[in-house]
Amino acid sequence: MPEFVDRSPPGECIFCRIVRGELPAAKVHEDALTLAFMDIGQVTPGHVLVASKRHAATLLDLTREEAGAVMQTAQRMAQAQQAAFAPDGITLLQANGAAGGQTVAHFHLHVVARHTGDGVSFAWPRQ
Ligand code: DGP
Repeated sequence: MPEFVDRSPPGECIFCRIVRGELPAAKVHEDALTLAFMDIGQVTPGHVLVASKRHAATLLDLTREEAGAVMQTAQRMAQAQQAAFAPDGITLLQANGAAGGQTVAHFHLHVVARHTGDGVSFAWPRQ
């Protein structure tokens, strides 16, 4: 089971600090409820995280409005990956809790462009 890499108090976690601009990140989309930025460990080129702007630890902590906004942003990111990388497929991954493979306790959804035979493995929890 993975260890949480960030157990900071709500409001002080890595992603809250990225949302506030206190930590650098390659931001690619922002709206009232969500922020999308490049994952620091690119599984494939263009690997994006869609996070809630408000600190919510997991899917269970999102409002219905936030949950809807996250999926709309994810679709925009998938469309951008399709245009930029012409992938054969796109994987969405969203982990909740350490047992679910989550390592940063601030809601985020991975959007990962895939090519046939890319060898990417999505064992959950990730190894
Ligand atoms: P998960 O294991 O599903 O909770 O995904 C956490 C992801 O967060 C992981 O793929 C790496 C990414 N990550 C961790 N720290 C940072 C950071 O400081 N900046 C960015 N851009 N991504 C980060």
